[in-house]
Amino acid sequence: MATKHREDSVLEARESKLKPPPFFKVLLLNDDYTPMDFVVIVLQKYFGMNRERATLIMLKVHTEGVGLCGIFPKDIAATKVDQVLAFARQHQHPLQCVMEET
Ligand code: TYC
Repeated sequence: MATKHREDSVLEARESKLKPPPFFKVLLLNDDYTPMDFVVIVLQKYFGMNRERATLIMLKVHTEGVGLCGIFPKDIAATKVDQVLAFARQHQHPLQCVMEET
């Protein structure tokens, strides 16, 4: 891309050396004790899912061991993980939630 500058000089846009900001997957892990209904509530409350989608993701985690809740910039992913873990602890469930760079 070239930008016309004053009369006859032309500025060439240089290739950016900045890396795009990292994105992180937020994942829920299965366990044998957290009630299914509680996991559905977590997915609705912290990941904005409707009940149907939350139920599908919960069942995926239950059968496959892990499931994707969403992909976010690093600070938002970290906040979601903290919120889910705090909520699970408050209710004395061992639910685990982790983040992983995409
Ligand atoms: N496996 C749990 C049960 O049978 C349900 C469950 C689903 C737990 C998803 C955690 O991330 C999870 N009650």
